[in-house]
Amino acid sequence: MFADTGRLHIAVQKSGRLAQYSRDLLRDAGLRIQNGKNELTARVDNFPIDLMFVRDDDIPTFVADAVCEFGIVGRNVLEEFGAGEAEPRFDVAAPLGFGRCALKVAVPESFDYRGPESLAGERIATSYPGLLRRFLADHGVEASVVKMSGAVELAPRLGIARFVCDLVSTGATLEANGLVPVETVLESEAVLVRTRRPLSPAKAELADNLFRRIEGVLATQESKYIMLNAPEEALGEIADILPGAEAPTVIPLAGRPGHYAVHAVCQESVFWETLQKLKAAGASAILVMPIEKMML
Ligand code: PRT
Ligand code: ZN
Repeated sequence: MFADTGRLHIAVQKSGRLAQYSRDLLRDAGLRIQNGKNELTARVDNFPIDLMFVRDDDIPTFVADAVCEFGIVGRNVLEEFGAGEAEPRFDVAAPLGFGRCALKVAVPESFDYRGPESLAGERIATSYPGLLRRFLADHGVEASVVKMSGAVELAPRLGIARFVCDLVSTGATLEANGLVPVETVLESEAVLVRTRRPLSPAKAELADNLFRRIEGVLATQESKYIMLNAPEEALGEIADILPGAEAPTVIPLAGRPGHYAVHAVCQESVFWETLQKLKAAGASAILVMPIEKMML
């Protein structure tokens, strides 16, 4: 569909729950995205990269066929597509931490659910027939899967199916329809997906460069820079408490013999509890700062 111009293509959702997060992530990775009039694509000013704005359901196909070398899509959409494929034609390069939800089987509140065997012989409405069939097969249950493209939560009320299997984030939609979740078929979040088709050396280098930048953004989202002061005898214990920190920098404090400043990048979340432990170990003047950019 798109001639190989040497430019890299990234498929992102045009509009919907993942659209803004996807653009923000690429911007944070340093891509200057032109806001042109073209609704289908946008050029990136500072790299030979084009974004393609599409329905999320089309993203797995685009990446599998290498029309786009990368895509950002929910794991649910990707795995549903993959459920119908003999061989995977893409790799999940990184989970992205947004668009979190779970594909769940839900039953009417009044139903006495006793485990997957309660689904045997029943009708279950879903937009994810591939994933639901896989779940049923894994549990050795035979049930009929009714495919719906939307408004799945209405199926029981409309008499289309007794049960549903739908995406849930807050659970409010299920609750409003008198349904309760009973099984989790898949935990999902947006992922960066990369084609398995071989790329030209120039494109492969660009793809690796882009991936490293995205990895850097993801790492900074969790990471914090910690600074604290501590007496020499506490340094060992403090180094053990710092979450996900490699060798911290230890600098003598001017005019305070036996006291040091400790600086460290922590690659895991830093909780209040961690700060309390640091203080108990002898640390003082503890500062936790966000990191703007990082290259691993
Ligand atoms: O137009 P296009 O086809 O691109 O978009 P779409 O309408 O198919 O998808 P969209 O934008 O609704 O969702 C895109 C992706 O967001 C999904 O594939 C999921 O990976 C992720 N996501 C995260 C969700 C939800 N949370 C979610 N809550 N997708 C859908 N929902 C729906 C769910 O289907 C149900 O109707 O929200 C309702 C439930 O929400 P709660 O909060 O009441 O539980
Ligand atoms: Zn869709």
